[in-house]
Amino acid sequence: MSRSVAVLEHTVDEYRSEEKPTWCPGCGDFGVLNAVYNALKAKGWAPEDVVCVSGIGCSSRLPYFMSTYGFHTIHGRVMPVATGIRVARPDLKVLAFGGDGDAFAIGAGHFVHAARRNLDITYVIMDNSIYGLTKGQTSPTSPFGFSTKTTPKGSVEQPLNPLLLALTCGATFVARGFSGKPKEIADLIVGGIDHRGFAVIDVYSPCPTFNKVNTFQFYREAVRSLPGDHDRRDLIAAMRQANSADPLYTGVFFQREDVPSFDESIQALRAEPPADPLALVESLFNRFS
Ligand SMILES: Cc1ncc(C[n+]2csc(CCOP(=O)(O)OP(=O)(O)O)c2C)c(N)n1
Ligand code: SF4
Ligand SMILES: [Mg+2]
Repeated sequence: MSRSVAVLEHTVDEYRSEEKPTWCPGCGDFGVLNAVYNALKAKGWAPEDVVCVSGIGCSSRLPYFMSTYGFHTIHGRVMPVATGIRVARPDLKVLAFGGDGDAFAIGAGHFVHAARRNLDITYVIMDNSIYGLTKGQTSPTSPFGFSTKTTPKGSVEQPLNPLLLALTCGATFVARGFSGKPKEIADLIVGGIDHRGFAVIDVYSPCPTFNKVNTFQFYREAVRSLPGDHDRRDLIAAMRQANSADPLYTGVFFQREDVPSFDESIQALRAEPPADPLALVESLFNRFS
């Protein structure tokens, strides 16, 4: 049974837990956390109506710092758990969080299928192009030539583009933010929440401890808002802008509203009356007699 979610005035502090963030000073994830508080305040939801689900990684600690329900799952498995919660409890709002490793390495298969199913959740990826928690290994979004402990002579792999992946797998809301612009991230999260379907928000969230390439300074120079005349209904235009390396755009690249969400389709199936067993036997009897 679904119940309506209360819309009341809440302060940012009501979404904060008693746990103080354990991230390194200057970590990009602080900006994302503040954006999440502000997005929930803008929505006016009570903390008990929200579930924050995450994988494993520095970024995946985010639910600890929220007063909402939280589920710190296992590495790369944020999508299966979020799917279960969304389908079992359609009255709850589900937000998913994790890092680039969690989403696009070990969790890549789950990401693909959550996107094509159009699960109605908002997934915020804190993309620092490195494995932060395990102290600095190359990730799927690390640049070519990137030198780390696992690639001391430089990475020989091309980076994956999260937005192009999301667009081609069928995500119906695809956006990019930058931790240096937390107000924009909050707006993107509100947009993702308001969207009925799978909303992917990839956020450049620098790791100053282990990634000395993709720094705040690097993104401040590289990032620009999408042009004002960008048409978010145009998939090809979205792909073209997502593929731009100079500048790196932020904003909503793509949105389509005409695809039923996974959970909506499941609820519709549940609402259908069960088949009449006698009529079924009779039709089988008639068919084979
Ligand atoms: C099954 C499994 N494999 C590997 C690990 C080790 N591990 C923990 S976090 C992580 C990568 C974290 O990188 P990312 O998802 O980008 O998050 P960040 O720490 O950068 O925020 C890895 C490989 C694990 N916990 N579980
Ligand atoms: S290691 Fe990097 S990602 Fe992890 S908390 Fe420190 S700065 Fe943030
Ligand atoms: Mg990472």
